[in-house]
Amino acid sequence: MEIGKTYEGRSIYLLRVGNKTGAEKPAIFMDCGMHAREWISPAFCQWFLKEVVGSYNCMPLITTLFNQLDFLVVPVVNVDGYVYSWTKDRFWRKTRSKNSGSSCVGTDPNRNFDAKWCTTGTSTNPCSAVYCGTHAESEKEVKAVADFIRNHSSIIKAYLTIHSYSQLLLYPYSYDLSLPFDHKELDDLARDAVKKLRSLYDTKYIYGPGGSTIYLASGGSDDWAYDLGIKYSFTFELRDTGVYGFLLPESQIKPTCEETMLAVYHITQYVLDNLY
Ligand code: 0X9
Ligand code: ZN
Ligand code: ZN
Repeated sequence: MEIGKTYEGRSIYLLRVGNKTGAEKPAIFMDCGMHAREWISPAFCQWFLKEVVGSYNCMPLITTLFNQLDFLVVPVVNVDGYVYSWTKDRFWRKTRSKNSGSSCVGTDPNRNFDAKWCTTGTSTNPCSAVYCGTHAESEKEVKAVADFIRNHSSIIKAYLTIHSYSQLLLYPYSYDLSLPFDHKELDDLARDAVKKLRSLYDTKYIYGPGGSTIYLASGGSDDWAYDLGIKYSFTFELRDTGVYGFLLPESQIKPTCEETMLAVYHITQYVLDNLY
């Protein structure tokens, strides 16, 4: 389905995968492509969808998963920025909305959510790569995602947002250094998820609360989703650690996606075993 349109009028799609049972089941929400230049992110969502749809009936784990929950996947949130990064500027990050009184374009969608909006690790300068926008959810792309999640907040049990790069698995908070109520549980889950991820190709991930693990930055989707009541809220920063950075070579797409699948499956299984 289409959850909204971008600033430039493109469709923002959400794919629901799971067994149709009539009633709405618990769901895992995952988005990719919030930041335009992080190309491995949309690649992962696409990989994930192909993998789960293709494995249904032949992989018992997936069949069981699909009977019990739905995956709600937005393969590309920031479609305008993503297209721009393919056509004009490979390192574009933000949306493509016009800013009044400035010739600089775009807002950082991951500074535009309503989570202590525009208080830290962000900028009020439209020319900044981390510009927070004129108000929370000023970006149509952010509004579309936030509206969908709000309207389904009773069924969404986990929120996963896929970024790159740095090989991190982050949980709230990033808007300040306080720890979420479920800190211990999230920390244990993150530890086990990165352990699973590492088991395939020995790719090392660091995990922890965003604020102390990378930097303080408010207005992020993970903090917002957590404060909305979605307990299992994580930001993935996929490969690599900076050798290629955003220009991750094609040869690393498959291994990156395969190892990330293990972490996502682990979180999914955990969520199913710990429904709330
Ligand atoms: O700064 C970000 O938005 C993310 N890193 S990235 O290099 N992909 O831009 C990290 C987001 C962590 N979570 C929050 N800041 N809420
Ligand atoms: Zn619905
Ligand atoms: Zn990002």
